[in-house]
Amino acid sequence: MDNLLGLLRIRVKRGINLVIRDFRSSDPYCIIKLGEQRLKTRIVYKDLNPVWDEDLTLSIENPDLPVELMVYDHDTFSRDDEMGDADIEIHPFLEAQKMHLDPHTVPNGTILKRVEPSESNCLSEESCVTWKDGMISQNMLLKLRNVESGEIELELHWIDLPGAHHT
Ligand SMILES: [Ca+2]
Repeated sequence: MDNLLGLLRIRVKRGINLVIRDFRSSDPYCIIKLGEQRLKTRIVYKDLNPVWDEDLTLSIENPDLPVELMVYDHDTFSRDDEMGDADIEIHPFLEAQKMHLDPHTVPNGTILKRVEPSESNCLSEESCVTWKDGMISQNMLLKLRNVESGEIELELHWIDLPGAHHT
């Protein structure tokens, strides 16, 4: 892990208006993928508006590799069904991280960057990179692709590692 820049902690908060893949509901869970890393939330049974509030932590070595999110419906006796996917665009967040802000001079709640929805970032509304409680965070509402409906809300945090290269 010579080129490790730090850890990206993704809090997968909740799903909104996800699709039905069983008889009346779905049993959704999320997978986050970056290169060889593959992380999974727990399954929330029979809920199209699941709350996970779960932290998944990725090691970031190459900031240009795409971070992908996939949603599935868990099935016991058959293959899990797809419920959409999205890219998590982390560049604006990493750029804000490079500013190396001084916690003593930046007021809590300061908005450092605003990211507008575009075709490349899967955002369904404006997303803000914010200075909150001594760290940079970014809240995102992602519109799922390859599916009839569904959004996922998540929040990015960064964890510096002692001795790691600076971003
Ligand atoms: Ca199911």
